[in-house]
Amino acid sequence: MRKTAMIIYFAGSIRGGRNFQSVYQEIISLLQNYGLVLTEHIGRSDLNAAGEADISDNEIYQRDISWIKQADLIVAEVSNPSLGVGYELGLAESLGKNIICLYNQKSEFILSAMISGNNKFKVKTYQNINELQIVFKKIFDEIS
Ligand code: 6K6
Repeated sequence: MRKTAMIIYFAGSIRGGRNFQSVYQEIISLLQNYGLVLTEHIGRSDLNAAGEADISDNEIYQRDISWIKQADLIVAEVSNPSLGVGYELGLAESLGKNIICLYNQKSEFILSAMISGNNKFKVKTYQNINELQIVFKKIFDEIS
């Protein structure tokens, strides 16, 4: 049994497109039952490509890299292709992090083979948020 809260980095598309923003919000709420989610802002409806105006791109980059290093687990919603999410996944893999990728069956995009073909990533396809509740329960039972 873990003594400290699990630190979770949630990754989801921002400049790649915000089609799944409301799903990100629901996923983040579920994840908050299991630990501290560092990137709660990814689900915000007011975060668009213009984003957080009070912070520069370099500050975002530095902050996100440092959070990935701190995280025990990376959960990436990959239904909407995003350069940033792809970069974060590559970095997290090189740091030996636990990585879960979530792909919504309703996505208009076919998942990149660089994600679906990587055995280091646990890729879970889902149709609705209720399915993810079951997926998370199983995964967190395994890793805690
Ligand atoms: C400020 C100015 C314009 O946009 C912003 C706010 N942007 C971001 N804020 C926080 N995290 C970001 C931001 N842009 C990218 N990221 C990180 O990359 C997040 O952790 C996401 O998982 C990922 C999204 O990448 P893109 O390429 O879809 O933006």
